[in-house]
Amino acid sequence: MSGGVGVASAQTDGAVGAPEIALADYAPYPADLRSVRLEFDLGEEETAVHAALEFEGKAGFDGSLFLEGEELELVRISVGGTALEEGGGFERCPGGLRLSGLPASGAFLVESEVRIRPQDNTRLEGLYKSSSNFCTQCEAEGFRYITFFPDRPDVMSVYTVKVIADREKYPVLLSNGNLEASEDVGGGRHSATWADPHPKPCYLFAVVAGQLEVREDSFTTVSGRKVLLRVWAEAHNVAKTGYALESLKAAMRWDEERFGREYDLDQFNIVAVDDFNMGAMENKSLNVFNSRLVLATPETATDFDYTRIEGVIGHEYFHNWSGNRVTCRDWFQLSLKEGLTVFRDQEFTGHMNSAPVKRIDDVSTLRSRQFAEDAGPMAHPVRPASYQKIDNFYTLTVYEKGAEVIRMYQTLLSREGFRRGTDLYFERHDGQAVTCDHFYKAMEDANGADLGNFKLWYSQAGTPTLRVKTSFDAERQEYSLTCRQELPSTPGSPAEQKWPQLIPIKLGLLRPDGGEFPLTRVSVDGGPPGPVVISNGNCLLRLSEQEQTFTFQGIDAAPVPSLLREFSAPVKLELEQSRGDLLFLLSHDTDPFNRWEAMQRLVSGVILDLYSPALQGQALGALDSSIAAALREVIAGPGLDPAVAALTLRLPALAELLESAPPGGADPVAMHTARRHVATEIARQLRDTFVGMYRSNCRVGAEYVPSTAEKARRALKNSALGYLALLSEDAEVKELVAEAYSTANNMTDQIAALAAIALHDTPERAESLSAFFRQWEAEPLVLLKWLTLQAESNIPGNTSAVRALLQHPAFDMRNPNKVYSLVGGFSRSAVNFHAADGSGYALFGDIILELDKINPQVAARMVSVFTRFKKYDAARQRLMKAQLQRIIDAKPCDNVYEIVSKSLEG
Ligand code: B3K
Ligand code: ZN
Repeated sequence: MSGGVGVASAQTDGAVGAPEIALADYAPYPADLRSVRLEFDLGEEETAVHAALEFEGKAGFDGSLFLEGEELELVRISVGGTALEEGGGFERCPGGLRLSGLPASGAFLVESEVRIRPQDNTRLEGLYKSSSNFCTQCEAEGFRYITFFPDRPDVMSVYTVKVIADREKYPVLLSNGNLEASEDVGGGRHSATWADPHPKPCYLFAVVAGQLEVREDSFTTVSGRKVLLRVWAEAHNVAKTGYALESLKAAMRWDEERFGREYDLDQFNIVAVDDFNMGAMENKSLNVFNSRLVLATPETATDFDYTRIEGVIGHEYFHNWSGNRVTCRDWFQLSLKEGLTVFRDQEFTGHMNSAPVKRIDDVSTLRSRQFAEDAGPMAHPVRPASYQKIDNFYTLTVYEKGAEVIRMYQTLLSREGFRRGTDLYFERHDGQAVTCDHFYKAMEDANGADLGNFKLWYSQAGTPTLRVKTSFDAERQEYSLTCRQELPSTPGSPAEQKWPQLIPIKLGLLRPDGGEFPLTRVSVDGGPPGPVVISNGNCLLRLSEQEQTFTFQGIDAAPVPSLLREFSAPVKLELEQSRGDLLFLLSHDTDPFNRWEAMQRLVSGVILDLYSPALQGQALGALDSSIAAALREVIAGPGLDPAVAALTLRLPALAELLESAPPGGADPVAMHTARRHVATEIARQLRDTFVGMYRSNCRVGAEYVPSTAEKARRALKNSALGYLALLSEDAEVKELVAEAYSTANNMTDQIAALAAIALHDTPERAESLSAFFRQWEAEPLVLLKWLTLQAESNIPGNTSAVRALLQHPAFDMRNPNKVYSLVGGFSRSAVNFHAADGSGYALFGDIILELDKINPQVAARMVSVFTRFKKYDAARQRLMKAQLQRIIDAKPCDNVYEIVSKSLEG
């Protein structure tokens, strides 16, 4: 293939892109790593890293070891004190070096010295600088940018780390474990030596050096160990770390109570940095956090931010057991730690706030984003079978679907049974690097259970469809559910090669008077009736075959089924239900999740009905009043928890609606038009109700409290404001929106009011946006919101404003948060990103090519937006594909290459 990078050739001759690595090829490392001593001499021009690795070959060791290393300048390397020459004792190979002639038995010491340039590191993996401080990010494969090392999670060792740096510039020197010594080393430099007694893989290693201030507290563990807790940030930000510290203490207590997990060192440090590819990192006792997930004040952070901070602080802390004490054998097992830890943080957030709200939020994300991933060219199982760059597999599938798999264990085995399983898992595998099979086995063994074909959830990609047909026999007083599961084909895995997997279905049957039928016995496929399993108060069916019929006796009137309560499995439920039945569930269901779900299904139906007329450019008429009436009931009627009510008022996301678009390629602009029309109609019909709702939930001047009740109140108020803002011609509404902005005393209210003002292209919009900028010029985290709000705008022609923002001093392509806010935000604008002339895609293509040279992980995340091109109409497919081709022709980095090439093939 000439000039351009051939997609097909990449797969065959490996000329471009990284080679595909397969789970089936896993082999253990041939040596144990007994200890690691590292010394960092941090400098402005270069940093020297000295590593002393004590190995011992395993049985059958052939005297040869591979050490990964990337972009390292090797100064010297020796074995047992004898210097090695290239070609005599070591060879350079792609991705590292190979040592040979090593002692076949007994321990030996490999010492190396390399030089690296953290100040030039824009990929933000390995050792790099953020706001002139040094910090590290090693997961998954960043340690190889620090020194030559077996950079794989199954090589665990104890570390001693000495950090040397200029005392004035870098007064704080941190690493994992306990501080052993601090010394003055002369010349204005000082050192700190840290030792971590817990064996760990190198991806959990961390170093931080810089000018940081601290907020301290302590926590006494259940067995009486006093732990020093410290949150570090730049001096001007320390005042914003209080909520993070409170969240940490809550997480530590909760993990003891709910999972029996106690902290295991004398100190726990969190450091906030501004430049970070992901949310945060669970390095042993030295978590490094993206500052947006640590810093909060009522004036600068929203309710959403507060909840996220609590959740992510919890998540990283929970990794201390699910990830650190018990880690992954290889990166294919990533969900072993991530699925489990996401599940744990979901339960924590549910406990601290509202459990139904948390469940609804998580399911919304799963359905709008993970289901899309599962239906696209990058679809992969929770445990992928192969990859080119593991960075590309930190996905919604591994995290969120992985958490759903964990949740299903709990549903199937009960909360107590699940706890027995985790207790056994942690006890059996403490200090080990294991696989998802070990977790599965611990769950079975602890409960004496046979989970049958449940394990297939780990290896089969694609979202199962669950089709349910119901039948009622009045004479025999029997009600039957015939449930059928189907898995779709995904890249490399045709549907014919997939098998049924155990699906837990929680349900209730509602009587015509709104009560519940007591469900005690059920028969399967016409067999004798047996007792029903109860899970969290609900009847639980186990669908283990492709199709099974479950029959309940003693049902003396046609029931309304409430299926998949609490969303008991990550499937697409297909069940025909009339509007009347959905309205009935909305008023009577005892499961808050399914009440919300009923409203979602009702509104989705209405929006999808308008999609075709919108596509044909027809005028969309007035809506009948049933939806507005149902919403009025949600707002004013008794029963719904206000936090759930606020969510019930939220229309299904565009991304989720696009998943349900009729086949033949979706037009996102038409879907947006239909959705916006329904929202505007609801606003028109419920105008006075919304004004009342706004007023009754308004507490001008009230002190901000991030409690569940207060968050719900603000959500209701701002939801009313959001609807009202759609009524652009209404003078009273205009005044109300202006008043909302001028009276806001916290960021939740201020940004909601700014969004309401910014909905329409008016002079007030421009004025408010610049006033907001002037007010918050010195707060980069607040400016992220300002960037996102403008980027997501659906005002036609806004692409030029986004182009201008790329040059604004508040933007910087090297800062991932700014990229996610502005560039990621732009990708969510139906009207502008998806403009029919391709201008949005072209701008996006330009940005990817620029990002590709700066930061591969961020570029790959952004380019993923293009991967679903096949779901759009033919014209947009062509335009998106042209951008993908343009990107691949530019020979991008391996991360981007994998995603683009697989999309073009898939
Ligand atoms: N374990 C980290 C992931 C970092 C990956 C970077 N490529 C965050 C988390 O899930 O806790
Ligand atoms: Zn995690």
